[in-house]
Amino acid sequence: MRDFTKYFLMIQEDDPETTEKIIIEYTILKTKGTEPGKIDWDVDSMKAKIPLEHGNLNHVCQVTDGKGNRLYIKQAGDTLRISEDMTATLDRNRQESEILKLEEAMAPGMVPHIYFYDTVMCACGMEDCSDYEVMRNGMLAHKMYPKFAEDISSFLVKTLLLSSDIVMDHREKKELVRKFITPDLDDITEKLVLMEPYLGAERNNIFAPNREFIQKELYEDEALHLAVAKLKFKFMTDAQALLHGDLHTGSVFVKDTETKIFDCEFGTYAPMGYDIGNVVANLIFAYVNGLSTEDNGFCDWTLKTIEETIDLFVAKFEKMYDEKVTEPMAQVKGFKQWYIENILNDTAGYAGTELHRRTVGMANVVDVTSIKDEKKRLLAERINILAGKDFILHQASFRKGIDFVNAVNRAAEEARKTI
Ligand code: SR1
Ligand code: MG
Repeated sequence: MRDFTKYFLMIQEDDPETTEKIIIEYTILKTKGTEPGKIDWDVDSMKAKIPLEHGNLNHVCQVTDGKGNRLYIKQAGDTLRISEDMTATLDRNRQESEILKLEEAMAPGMVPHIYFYDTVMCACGMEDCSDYEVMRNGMLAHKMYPKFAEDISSFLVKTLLLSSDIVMDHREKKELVRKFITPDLDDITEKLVLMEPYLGAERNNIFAPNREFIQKELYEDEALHLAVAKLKFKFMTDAQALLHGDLHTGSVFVKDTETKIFDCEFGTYAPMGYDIGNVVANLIFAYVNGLSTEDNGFCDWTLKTIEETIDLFVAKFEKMYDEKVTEPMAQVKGFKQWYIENILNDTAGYAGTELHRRTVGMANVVDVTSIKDEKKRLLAERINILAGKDFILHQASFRKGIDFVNAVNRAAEEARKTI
């Protein structure tokens, strides 16, 4: 029996055989049993495999047995998978596990279930959702998900509104803010998303043929820099709601009938619009990918989904606001409208920063980088850049879903003229 009372990296991607032995032993120790919450593993047929796909930060391993039991073990390593030079607190695994449990309570069935988390090994046991598809992968094949707008708008309204001061007792909410202060992970967002795409950081990943355009449109636009500076300071200081913190389409599992949101390791208290804006931007990445093969049906679906996501979000938010609001001052006439308009301003602003950072920052998206034809990739990148600028510079113009769609269409028209 190995010693699991002192931290070591159990999931070693360059040594799958050793990893398998360690992870099976660990899984049995942590989860085997017949009581509720435990798993009655058939030990002899257990397997532990490192999946092909990983996120940028942590290590995962899928455990199965011949009886159909399944589980994912996720572990934080000292360095981040994306770069040996980057580190973040090992405690991120506990934070993620606790946020997932809170989200499960607020939006039942919409996140993977956490079986256990372990603050020694900085690992958790999580529901295996490998029978779902990662939405970004599906959309790369131009698959459409008719229920997505309905599901994601419900997830956003429930997790954001129910964790905010509008609904929660203020003392309890402040306790959560204290608990989920995550300086290391916030620091990544503050630099990678809300600074480096504008200041021309060395580690930016730029598509060389687009260098001059990026220089002019992002690095040298002072009005843009001021607007992004305000968004950065808002992100750092406005503890409005408990966010997922990295709600891109690679953090979404989909089936025809169900949606589950995972990978909330960047979860933090910050403006609601950050999560909503991320969803909008990542649908635009799918749209520009669709354009590259002139798949009009898919492109129409992505734009319709953006429109519906925003409009359903506002409608459901208003309804739940009326049902759940506890704060007397939040019932003052005009406050609800002001509050929602602020969320929409932020949604536009942070949709813009996500569009920019995934196009020119350190962590690009495959929706764009997989476009082989140079001109088509340039067009895709320029749509992202121009739509992002429109969102950031005219935040107060985005009140309905169609306003977001119109901005994408305007950007596409402008971008075509530059190529
Ligand atoms: C250093 S991690 C790079 C990016 O990957 C994650 O998914 C987050 O989006 C982060 O910004
Ligand atoms: Mg992630």
